[in-house]
Amino acid sequence: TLEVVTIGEAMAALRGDGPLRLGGPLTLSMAGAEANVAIGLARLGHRVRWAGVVGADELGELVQRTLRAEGVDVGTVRQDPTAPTGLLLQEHRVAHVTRVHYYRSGSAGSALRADDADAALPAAEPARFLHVTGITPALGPDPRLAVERAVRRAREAGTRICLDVNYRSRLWSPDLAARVLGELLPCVDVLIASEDELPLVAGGETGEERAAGQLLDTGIGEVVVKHGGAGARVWSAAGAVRMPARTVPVTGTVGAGDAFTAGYLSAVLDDLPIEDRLDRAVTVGAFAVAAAGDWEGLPTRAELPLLSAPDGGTIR
Ligand code: KDG
Repeated sequence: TLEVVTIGEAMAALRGDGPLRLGGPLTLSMAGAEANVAIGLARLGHRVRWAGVVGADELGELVQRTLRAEGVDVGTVRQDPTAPTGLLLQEHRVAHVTRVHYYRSGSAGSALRADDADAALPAAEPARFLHVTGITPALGPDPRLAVERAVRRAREAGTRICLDVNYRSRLWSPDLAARVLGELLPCVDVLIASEDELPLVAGGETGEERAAGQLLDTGIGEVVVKHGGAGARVWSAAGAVRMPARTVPVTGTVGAGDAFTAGYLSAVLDDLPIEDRLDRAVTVGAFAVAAAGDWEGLPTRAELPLLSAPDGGTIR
C-alpha cells in the first residue's frame, strides 16, 4: 500500500552556471517542491505517489518519465492538452546566490482541481501520509481548493498530514498565505517551516518558542523549524529537540528544504524517535546541499552513511 501521497506542480527546470542574460549552456531537468520530496522518499525505499497536472508536451513527458524512473507512482497524473508544462530558470548568479525565474502562470500544473485530489487519494486505499506545501494553494483558487480537498480527504481517511509552509513571495502576499494556511493548520500533524516562515503561520509571533507553543495548541503534533546551515529544531509535547546541520561543502541550496522534509518523513514512517527523525532530515538535506541539482544527489537508503566517509575519500 501507498505510504505517502503528495500533490503539487512539477515543472521543467533549466539550470545555468552564470548570469542568464549572457546566454550560454543550460541543463534541462525538472523541479517542484512536492516532486523533490517524492523522489527523496522513493530513493529511501518508500512507496510514494506524486499527483498533479502536466501539459501534453515534451516537458510534461520529461516530468512523468523522471518521476517514473525514480519509482514514484504517477498513475493519477492528468495531462492537460490546453496548457503548457510550467518552467523555471535557475541562475547561479554568484557562488552562494541562485536566482529562480518562473514561467508558470497559466501552466498546466496550476490547472490542478479538487477532483485531482479525489483521484490521488482514493478512499479505498488510504496512505499513511499526505504531504502538501504552501506553494500549491498560492497557484490560484482551483489549486487552493485541490489542497483543501486533499487535506479533508486525508483527514477523513485517517491519513496523517504534513504541511511545509514553503512561502513563495512571488506567488502570493503574506496576508493571503497566513489566512489560507491558517485554515489548514487544525488538520496538520507535522508542520515544517523555516525560521523566517514561522511568524506567517503563528499570527505574527516572531519568538520561536512562543510560535511553536501556539501551533502545538492548535493540535499540531510536531513543529519542525529549519535553521538552514545551523540545523533544525522540533517542538512537540515532549519539548524541544535540536540537531546541528551536517557540515558539507555547499554546491547549491535549492532543494535542501525538500530533501530535509523527505528525510524527516522517511524517519516518521519508520517510527523512529524525534532525534533520529532530525538526524535523517539533516543528513538528506546535506546530500542536496553538497550535490548539484535540486534532487539528483539525494541518497538511497544504503547511501545514508556516505557523508561520514573521511574527507576527500574515494570509496573503493
Ligand atoms: O524547493 C525547491 C523548489 O523551489 C523548486 O523545485 C521549485 O517548486 C518550486 C517552486 O515553486 O519554487
